[in-house]
Amino acid sequence: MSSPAQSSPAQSRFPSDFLWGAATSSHQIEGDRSGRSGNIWDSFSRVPGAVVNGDHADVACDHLWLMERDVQIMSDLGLQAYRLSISWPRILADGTLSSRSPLGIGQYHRLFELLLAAGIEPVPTLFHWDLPQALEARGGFRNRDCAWWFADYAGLMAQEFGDVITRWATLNEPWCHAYLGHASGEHAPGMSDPQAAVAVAHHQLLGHGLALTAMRAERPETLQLGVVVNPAPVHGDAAIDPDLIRRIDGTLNRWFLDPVLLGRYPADVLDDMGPWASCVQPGDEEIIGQRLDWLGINYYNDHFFTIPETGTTGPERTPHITAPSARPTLPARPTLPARPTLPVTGIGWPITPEGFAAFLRRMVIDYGDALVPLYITENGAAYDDPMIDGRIDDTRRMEYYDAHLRALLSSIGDGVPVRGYFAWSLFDNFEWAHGFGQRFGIVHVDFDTLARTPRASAGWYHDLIATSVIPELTAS
Ligand code: IFM
Repeated sequence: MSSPAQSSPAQSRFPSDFLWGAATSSHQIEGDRSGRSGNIWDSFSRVPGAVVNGDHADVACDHLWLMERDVQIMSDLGLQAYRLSISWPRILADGTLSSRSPLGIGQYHRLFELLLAAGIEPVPTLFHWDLPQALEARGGFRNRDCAWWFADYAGLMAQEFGDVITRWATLNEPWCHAYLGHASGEHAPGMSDPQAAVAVAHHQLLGHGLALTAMRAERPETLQLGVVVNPAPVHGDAAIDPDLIRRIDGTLNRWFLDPVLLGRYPADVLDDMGPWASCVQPGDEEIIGQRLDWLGINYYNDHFFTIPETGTTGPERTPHITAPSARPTLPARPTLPARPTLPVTGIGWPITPEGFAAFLRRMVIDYGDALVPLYITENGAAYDDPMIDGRIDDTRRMEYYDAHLRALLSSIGDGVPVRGYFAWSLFDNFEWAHGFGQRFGIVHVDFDTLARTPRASAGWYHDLIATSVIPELTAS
């Protein structure tokens, strides 16, 4: 692969106050299964065929036992911030306030102390899909009450840690938990009920709004509260009715962005959903739309749709992202076509940095003055390059980062208010239904020995953080 065109430092320089970090999530790295109660991914991982290779995250990176070593790795990288998630069932065994776990609360105190001592800002997310199993038994986010259980937990976290942690996210990618978890069934809890997915999408957002209130009640002055979503441009080929693209864009993007930024769901999407939207009750949108301090954007790739040919909807064609339409009358589920003209990462996702920049510009056009400071809370690529003599040359990952960071820089130049970037992921980890086979880390993890080995991309990212200038890639 040849190197991209050389650019001057001025063309590749980020603002000096730009925040640089890396991200992980609790279930994907923590391990220490015996130190917490069960969550829906523990159960889903035991369903035959649900996770590649039957993998589960009982140990994963064993991060909670190796946190000193891991914080040292972050410090060596020069990270300014570390986005992690808190495991709800590690804090509250049955998900509610009556079941506090001093052990779990203490583990996060220790982690935050280590991070702060190393000069790294912890940026926790409260719900990154690992719902307590005890709450799933009560209907999970299908049950409207779950929004209040979530807010109770959020308030407790602000009370417990709000003196040392300022920046928080409520949810991570609520679209995924709603639609992959309850419509396509690829994620826990593995349901195929699009109406339930709509309710879960709404109740998570309601929980987000209630959490903002609960957290601000604990710490009215200091907290900077946000939510993390995963929007993307949506494209259809010639076989697709443009109205279907409008509906997919509505369900994936506008359903989440409009209420948190504008305080209302998009009217056309509510209309598409018909009776399924009855989960939205009077007053809910106002709760969801209260002040937001920042918005996290996770971006990996644009989404491409076609109507599947008969007989080609088997697992091998199941996309990472599907958008089952919420409209009860929609006959066919769209699927992601292979796009032979686009390069793809190791996991098979198209590489579309121009779509990243286009979506960021769209945010300014669509939301104008309602837009809040943005952080890219995840971006990265899965590749599994071999270790040779202790070194992993992951040039393709660096090229992916390089292309997306240049796209990001151009959108900042166009006035998009992006204030920081978190690489996904700091470590190889449990990649949900893909198990441990897909590796996103800038740090390699040997899941037999738990040894950590920074890849070449980690050194490249270190240089970027140290200089605020995207390092030139050399030809390989
Ligand atoms: O690993 C996930 C993460 O948990 C949420 N965003 C996408 C990543 C890659 O699939």
